[in-house]
Amino acid sequence: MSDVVSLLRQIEDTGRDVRGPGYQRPGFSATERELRDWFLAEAARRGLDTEIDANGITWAWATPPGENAVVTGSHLDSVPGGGEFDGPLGVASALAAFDELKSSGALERARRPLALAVFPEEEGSRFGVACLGSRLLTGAIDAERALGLKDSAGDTFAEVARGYGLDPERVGRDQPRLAGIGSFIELHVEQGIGLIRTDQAVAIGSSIIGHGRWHFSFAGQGNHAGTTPMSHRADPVVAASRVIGDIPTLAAATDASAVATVGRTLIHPGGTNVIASAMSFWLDIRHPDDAVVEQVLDAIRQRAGSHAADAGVQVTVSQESYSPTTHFTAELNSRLTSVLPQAPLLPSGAGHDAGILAAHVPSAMLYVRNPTGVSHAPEEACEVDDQRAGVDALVRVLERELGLTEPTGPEDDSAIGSTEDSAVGPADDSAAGNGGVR
Ligand code: HGY
Ligand code: MN
Ligand code: MN
Repeated sequence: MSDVVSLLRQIEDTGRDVRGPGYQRPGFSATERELRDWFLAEAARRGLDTEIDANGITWAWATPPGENAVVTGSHLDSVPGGGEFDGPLGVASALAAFDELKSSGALERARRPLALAVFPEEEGSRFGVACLGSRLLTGAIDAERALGLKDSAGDTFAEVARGYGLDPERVGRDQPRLAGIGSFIELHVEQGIGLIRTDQAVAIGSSIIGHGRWHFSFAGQGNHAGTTPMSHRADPVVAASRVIGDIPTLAAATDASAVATVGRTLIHPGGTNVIASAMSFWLDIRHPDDAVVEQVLDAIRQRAGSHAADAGVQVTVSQESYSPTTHFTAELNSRLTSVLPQAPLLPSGAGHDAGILAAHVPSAMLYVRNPTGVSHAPEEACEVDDQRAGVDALVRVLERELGLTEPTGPEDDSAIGSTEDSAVGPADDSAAGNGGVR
């Protein structure tokens, strides 16, 4: 069987961004379907029993499906211009870990079922809501709201899901499937520089900081660029650009460790000789303290109101998604630490499906060293030796979860398979606010 490096090489040319370096693998797109089909083919080659559930999540059962399953996996979609490893490393590592468990004969002795999983639209790059697949599975997003989400072409998720082979009537919380998961472990390339400073290739996730996304929409008056005096304009681009320029100062003034980003804008109609009638930007704010996220948002919202008033335009703000800070549960993490005693515990500034699932099933993360520390960009990296070290770590964690290795320390063994140790407050987007600043 192929190891993690050769598995990743099989998809390295799938979904390359035609506009430049990196990848363009939107959720529920032909590219993501191609990647999913690659995973299905690899699973079939291994004799895994595969299924695509009502929410578009792909499951590959390494043992007969059953209760209290150990699940590992990640996602295959990317951000625009994304790197090679964000998502695929976790999926390829899950396949490689299966190969090792199978060839060592360990799987024959497993005391719990094992499944691999691939979650669609984790980046939320197409429909704006991060981790759409796992949010649907857990009910963290209202199914009706999800079905009405639109991509940049104006297609609704309902229409796209139907084209992807899903039945829009069936998307939504899948309680039986959730109840069957005893623990979920996601391996992911590190998106930061925590491990670079250590001599370790693998870390265990301690938490995922709170993060949300908001849509700021400015409406003005379109007009002719040449015939409209500067004093007679209601230009949304002027207002929006001033707000964007103020964001770093507003974030820093609220809390030095808050991060606030605008990586996506849209000007309508977008002519060089046209004063725009509308401009949008999307804001991503993150901080370990959810109250600080709220304070940064308020500061930016107020500034948007005053710049909009100065420019004579209207601004409305709507929340697209929010995930409160998630702490991975101590019991499951103590089991990971028992088999990976050298692995440091690291917080994550990046969101993951494991962070959404953690509110419903015991979930954990393994991070694999990224020598550049860069992610969501082509410079994202992961050395071959570290990729393999990640698989070794995942194998040890899966052996422990499957009851194949004895507890070596005081960690609580009774939790194996219980769901008592599921985590903190749910990620909740059903209350997506629509605070308007008019
Ligand atoms: O945006 C994130 O944090 C993740 O990479 N989806
Ligand atoms: Mn990811
Ligand atoms: Mn990502």
